[in-house]
Amino acid sequence: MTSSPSRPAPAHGTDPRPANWWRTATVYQVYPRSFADSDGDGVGDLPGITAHLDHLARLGIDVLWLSPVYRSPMDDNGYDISDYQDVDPLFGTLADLDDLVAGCHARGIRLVMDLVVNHTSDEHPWFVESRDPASPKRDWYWWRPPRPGHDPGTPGAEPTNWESMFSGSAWELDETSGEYYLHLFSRKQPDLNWENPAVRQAVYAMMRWWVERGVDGFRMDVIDLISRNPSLPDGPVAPGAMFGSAYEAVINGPRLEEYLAEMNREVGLGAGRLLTVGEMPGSSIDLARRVTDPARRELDMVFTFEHVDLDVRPGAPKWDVVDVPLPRLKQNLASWQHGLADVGWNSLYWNNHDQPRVVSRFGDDSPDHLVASAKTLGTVLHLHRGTPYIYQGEELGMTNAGFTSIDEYRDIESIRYHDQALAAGVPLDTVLAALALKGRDNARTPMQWDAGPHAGFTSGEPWLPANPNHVEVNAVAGQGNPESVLNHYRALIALRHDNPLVVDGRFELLLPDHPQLWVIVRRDPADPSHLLLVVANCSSEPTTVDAGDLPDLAGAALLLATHPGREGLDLLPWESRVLELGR
Ligand code: TEU
Repeated sequence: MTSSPSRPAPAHGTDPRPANWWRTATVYQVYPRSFADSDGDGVGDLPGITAHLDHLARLGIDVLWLSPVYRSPMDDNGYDISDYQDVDPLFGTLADLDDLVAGCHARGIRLVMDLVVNHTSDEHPWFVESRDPASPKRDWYWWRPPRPGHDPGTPGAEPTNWESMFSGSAWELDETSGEYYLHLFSRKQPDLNWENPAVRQAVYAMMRWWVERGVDGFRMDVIDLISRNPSLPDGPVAPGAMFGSAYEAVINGPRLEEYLAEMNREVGLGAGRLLTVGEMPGSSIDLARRVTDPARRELDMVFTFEHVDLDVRPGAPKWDVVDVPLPRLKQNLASWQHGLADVGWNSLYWNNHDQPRVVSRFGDDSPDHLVASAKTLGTVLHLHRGTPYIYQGEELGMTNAGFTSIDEYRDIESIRYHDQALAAGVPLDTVLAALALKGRDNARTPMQWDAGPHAGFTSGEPWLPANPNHVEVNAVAGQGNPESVLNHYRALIALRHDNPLVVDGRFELLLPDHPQLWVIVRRDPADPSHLLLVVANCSSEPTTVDAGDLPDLAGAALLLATHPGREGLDLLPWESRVLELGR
């Protein structure tokens, strides 16, 4: 199976691509801080990405999603933006970004920016101006007086009882005005007030500026938070908790779809060339059906959190981890397949810069099973119906970091959880065990390019240490090994380009309750006897498939296998195969 050759992209504005072009595309997410450092300061940068575009072209991906490179104080590694229309010097310059866009387009790769407009940095000029109660920008953010009957700065004076996503109150007192501002994330990430049309129009103008500069779409950060219950009610307080949950009040508010449709119109997002995907922590299938329905012209896709929240005890914070039996995982993905079968479109992902590495989370990252489980997890995901998203290093089989001390962590979410949990009396080993499983730094260790110092990521001291397993797990080793995770991902991407059933085949989940097997059918809508069959052993123990549980395999063609040269119904640990029947 050869991957499709790179296709030079047409000049901006003359793109003849068919509408919904992204249905055959694979997206690759780059977290710039950790991808490739060109100047030896220990932090990844734009020229570093441009210098490694051939890695992406060889992989065969179609879209590069670039996590934020805008000017930022870096309180949340760039998801706190102080200038939406400039590049932070840490990453380079606007000219470097133009070079990256041109380098992508020359290789037939589109570039999608990360749009973070639920909040800005507290150092953004908009917020700085809004600190003056008399400023017209005051209403660009959620400023509120202390709770009635309370003096500013006294316990309980916060306007609501909400907890921030990064621990502590979601309100910060501004001593000068005696009022509080809302920040659902860090106190340096004040929430924009989307109720104000001036805010919306300023965002749309910025988006148009990026489209005119040649970008091909947007990944929209926590976009289902932009509309919330404007009365800002208190939230339920869990037993023993200090704060209430903002969730019901801020997720999927009453004007969300109005804003998304307005954005689509004002920015021209429905023109077909652009790709939009909304990160929706509170998404449901019903909401996704509406938001991704092409007739409603809102978004093309959403990121659901349902499957990546399955290992969280219901109603508990992400750090309260429970096991996820395979049936729960595969049935959740299947529910989204069925839910969006007749309208809308799924995104497909295991990893991103916020999630632990899937091979450590849902696979087996031991030396015996790392490669096979990474390949099989990639196979089952990419053979679902939707657009797959690969996070940097996933194509290598990169694993969680294995940190054992809080001093190794850099992420504000982890550090604030550590501090708050210890203050609440949670034992240190419990906190460190939770961080090791779920901390976001697991996804942010440097990209593992080679077996050399710092994994070839930097000639300096990396901002976060490279995983010691880079000696074995790296791109150079992957390139040279036909059976590597890297070459398996390359084949999966090529299969999507070359076999229409990967894109359009109707999804069926067989053996939904089997504890080890993940068996998928993708059936030709025009010919039910023509189908793809994926048989995967998603366990570290061998197993045997009962022929009676499968379609008739007579004449089946093997398209892709984790363990080539093998056939039959006995499957090794983490062995999977993709077959085509009835061709
Ligand atoms: O993440 C949104 C979000 O819900 C995260 O808080 C996520 O649930 C959590 O990190 C899981 O551990 C987006 C960005 O992807 C994240 O990097 C930012 O920190 C956050 O928004 C604020 O911009």
